[in-house]
Order: sequence, then C-alpha cells, then structure tokens
Amino acid sequence: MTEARCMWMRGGTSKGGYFLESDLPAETEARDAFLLRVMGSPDIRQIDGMGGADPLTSKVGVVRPSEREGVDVDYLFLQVFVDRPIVTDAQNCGNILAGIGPFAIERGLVMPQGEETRVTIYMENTGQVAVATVQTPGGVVSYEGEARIDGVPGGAAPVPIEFKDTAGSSCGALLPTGNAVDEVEGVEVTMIDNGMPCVVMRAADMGIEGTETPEELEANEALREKLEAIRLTCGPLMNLGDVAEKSVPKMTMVSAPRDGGAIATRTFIPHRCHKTIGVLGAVSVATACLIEGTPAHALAETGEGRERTLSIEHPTGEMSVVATLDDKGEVAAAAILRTARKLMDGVVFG
Ligand code: NQM
Repeated sequence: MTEARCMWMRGGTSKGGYFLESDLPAETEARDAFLLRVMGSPDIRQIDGMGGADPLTSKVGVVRPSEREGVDVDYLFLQVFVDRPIVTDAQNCGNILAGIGPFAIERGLVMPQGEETRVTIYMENTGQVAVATVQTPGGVVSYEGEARIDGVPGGAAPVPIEFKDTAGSSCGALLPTGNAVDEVEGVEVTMIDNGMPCVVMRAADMGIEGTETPEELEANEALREKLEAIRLTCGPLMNLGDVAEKSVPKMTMVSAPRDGGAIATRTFIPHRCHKTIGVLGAVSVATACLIEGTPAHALAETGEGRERTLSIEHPTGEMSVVATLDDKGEVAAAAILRTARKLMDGVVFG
C-alpha cells in the first residue's frame, strides 16, 4: 500500500497520525512497513516522512467501531521508533488518546450528543477503558477554547479523560514484584503499573538534582547508561520480558516538589527525556506517591481525603492527576485534563 486516509492531530503533548483501521493494511507486517515509511523511520531526522524526529511526534492511533458492550470505539496505539525500524504496540499512550474522541466523531463513528459528547474508548494495548468528553457545540467538534495544558502554547477546548481499573495494565499487577520498593543495581526503585509500566526512583540516588533540563539529562551519558541498566533488569521483573526493543518501562526520577505540586519528575521514555510526562505515566507516578514505603511517597506532598489532586511537576510545568481512593486507600480511578487539535485531514503517502 502506498497511501492511506489519515488525520494528523496533536493529542495532549504528543502529535501523530490518526487512522481508521479499515484504511490501513490488514496484515501487521505490511501495516508497520507502511507506517515506518509514513514517519520517515529509521532516521534520527525523519527527513523523508511526517515524523518530528522525537518519539513524542512519531505516534499513531488506529481506531475502529467497537463491538464491546457500552464502548464506542477501540483504540490501538502504535509507537513508531525514530531511529530504529520498530513499530510497537507494547505501550499505551494517554496523550494520543486525547485526540481519539474528536477523531471518532469527525469520522462518523460516534454521533454528537449535544454541547458535549462522551466517548467511551477501549484501549487495546492494555485492555482497559477510558471515557473522554469532547466539546461538540451545534453537533460539531470544537477545538477552540481556553483550556491550557503545560507543554502546549495557548488555549484549546478541554478534553477531560477518566480512567478506571488501570492497575496492572501491562504487568498484571499494580506492583508486579509485590513490593513497594526493590533494590536494582544498588538503587531503590518502585516498579509500578497503573496504566503505564514505570520505574520510579529518587533523582538524588541517580546523582542528579531533579531540576535539570531534558537536554542536560540527555547529555549525561553516565546517567543514561545507569538508567538503561536498571531498565533492562526491571523489564523481566515487571513481567515485560526482554525490554531491549520496547519503549517500556518508563524511567522516572523524582524529587521534592519545587512549585507547590506533589512531586517533581524527570522521565526517560525510555531513551529520550520527556519534555513533560506521559498521561498514564503521570497516573502511575501519582499512584506511587500514594503508596507508603515508596521512595516517591517519602518525598511527595499528597494531601488528604478520598479525592486527591496530585500536581506532577515536570520540565515544562505540571500535570494534575485527580485520584479517587477506595476504602483501602488505593487508587480506584484517575482523571486528567488534556486538549487536542486537528491539524490536517487527507491522504498520507508511504
Ligand atoms: O503515559 C510518552 C506521551 C507518552 C505516553 C511516552 C503517554 C502516557 O507523553 O499515557 O501519554 O511515555 O512514551 O505521549
């Protein structure tokens, strides 16, 4: 296949191609070969494709009508590696998710329901459900508005997203080793998965302040090597198998909050440092902050009550995670605010 109908969108702090499943090759190998060509991978500049030379702008959402009860659409996330010929479905993406509701309405898979339209989305990568609320004044998707998210200039229409039961999405359990803290390569870490497999450790234990810029951290070869050594050991312990060719687990280094938030973070995803933090990554880190005995808990300001808003500080601002706790004090549901914008609708060539 050499061309396909496609919409290019910003979803949260990511950007990528949104496709109907029926517009892509049915066979996985052919689909992936096509998507690599579309993005211009493998090439660190992605000069021959649509990709933005960053994992955050080399992403794909594949959507189809759902046959599941109470679900509108199924969403498969694909990460197209920038510098390697890899397309992986081994992770989910809560940022690209922000564009799925608008895309599904635009393509006629979901009918607008009034001023706002709730779209229930089955996330195929992890087998879980999210509900996104899309602004549809006059029955048309609106991208205009005053909602702001850090990492994106200006305002846009709000797309609040709710998650339930995301624990153990890829690892089978919230704490796949059964422990709130393990020692790996001499560093205390929390291996956790509340929607995104993450390894959470103290920035200080990795020899950094936790306030450095992503560029400074990416230039720190010793840090990157240490992070990768920890990651490769954690992969099998998190039931993810050999993660050498996977984009999970994410590696988050935490320190005390600096700007009135709950915790400060710097996250490798896993080889580039995130300019912000992933959505489900933030939910997982917020959850680690709420578990007694974790390195994150000791540093975090977590507030009180059944509903907690944890502001996760990151290199370009913060992301607020609203966590609802159950009777046992465990995170039962989480909500975040995103925005999305339609950038292009047409035909893309592979
Ligand atoms: O954690 C980047 C992003 C993500 C993932 C990554 C994400 C999530 O910011 O839900 O959104 O961690 O690879 O788009």
